[in-house]
Formats: sequence, C-alpha cells, structure tokens
Amino acid sequence: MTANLTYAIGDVHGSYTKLANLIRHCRNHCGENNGRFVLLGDYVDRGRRSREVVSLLIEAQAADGPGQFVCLKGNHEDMLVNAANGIDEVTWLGNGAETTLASYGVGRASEIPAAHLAWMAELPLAIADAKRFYVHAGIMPGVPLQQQRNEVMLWIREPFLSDQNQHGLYVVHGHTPTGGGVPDLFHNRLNLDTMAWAGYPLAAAVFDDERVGPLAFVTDDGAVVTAPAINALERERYASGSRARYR
Ligand SMILES: [Mn+2]
Repeated sequence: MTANLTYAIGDVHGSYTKLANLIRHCRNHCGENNGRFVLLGDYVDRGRRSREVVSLLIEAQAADGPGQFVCLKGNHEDMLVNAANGIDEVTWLGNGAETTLASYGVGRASEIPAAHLAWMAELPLAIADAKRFYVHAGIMPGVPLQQQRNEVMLWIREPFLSDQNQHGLYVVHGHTPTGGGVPDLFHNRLNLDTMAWAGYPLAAAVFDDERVGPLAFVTDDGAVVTAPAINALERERYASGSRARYR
C-alpha cells in the first residue's frame, strides 16, 4: 500500500548544495509512495547561493506540480520583494541581503530577474492538511488559524515559542534557529530552522496521514532518524511540569 508522505523542509538561506542533496535523499526515502514537499520559507539571504536555490525551487515546482511541491513565503522573501518595490530597503539590507545581491550579480533588489521577484511575491503564507498547519514563523496563540495576520506568520517568535497549548492543528515552522543544528520537536509544534546556512545540517521532517507528529527526520547527508512520538512528549510534559524537548 502506498502512503501519502509530506516532507517539510526548514530555512534554506542560500544553502544550495544542502537543499539539492536533501531533496534527493527525501525522494529516495519516499520511494514508490506519494510524496509531497512543503518548504517553510527563507530561501534567500545569509548563505551564498540564493539565486540557485530559487531556480531549483521554481524548476522543482514546474516538474512536480505546485500542489506537490509547495513553497511558503518567509520574512526574507517578503523583505526582498518589498525592497525591490522601494519599500523599506534598509531593513532587508540589514538582514543578510548582500549575499543575495552578490549571488544575482546585481546592486539592488529591483535588478533581480522579474521572474524570480514575481515567484517570491506570490508565495503563499501557510497551508494546512488534516493534522498540521505549515507556516514560516508560527502563529498567534488563541487566534483561529484561518485568521492569522501575515506579519505574525512571517515574523512571530514570542508568545508563540513558549506557548504550551494545542493550536487546533500541529504547527510546523522555521524562522527561529533551534541551536545545535537539530529540529526542536514539541507536543504542539515542530521547529525545523536548523541554521543550515551557518554550517549545520538542513533537515526535513517526514509526515504521513495517520500520525500527527513526524515519523522521521531526513538530513542533507542522507541520514534518516526515527522521531519520538509526540504523545510521549505530552506525557513527559505533564510528568515533569516543564517543556519536553527532543534533541
Ligand atoms: Mn525567517
């Protein structure tokens, strides 16, 4: 029987080789199952190969179909598109833009090829499946998932990161580096920003239609690690009174 598998990938930030390798390893892991990719945003800036990352993603979407290869918008794509439109260029320039300009061989955001700018501008902010909500930065706790503000989904850290409540769907996100280069798995959310651009592995979480939390993690070196069950993390939380954390 073939399963529907979703591969969620965290912040890429110009790490082209890691992204290309990770996608290849995920496709091998998927085999004959139905595979879908969900990238969580922040493709550009900081790392050195932003142009190649964007080209790879555009080509993969064209090959797989946009529904099978979903790319969400990160705050770095949002800042870049704004800068290209003359809005708040200073903010983008202060957030790792110089490597992106060098990657494209241009001096200003507005000189980046129009096809790439249009692609970044049109990226969706979030998608949901039956069990999970995929978004770049996170959500505002207590607000229905359908009513989250764009600014929140692109930028939020607290109070989301400390929130212990269930959010309706399990939240899969990036944006805030986990530290130590491994995903942070909690009972109510998963953070996949492993800071790949700074030398750590790029990671994908594998989900199916049965279990809320991830089945496994795949990294760009080809390693596959089984994920602990999130209901075990929930029990541990009540037992210890503190945050359960997977390392
Ligand atoms: Mn971000």
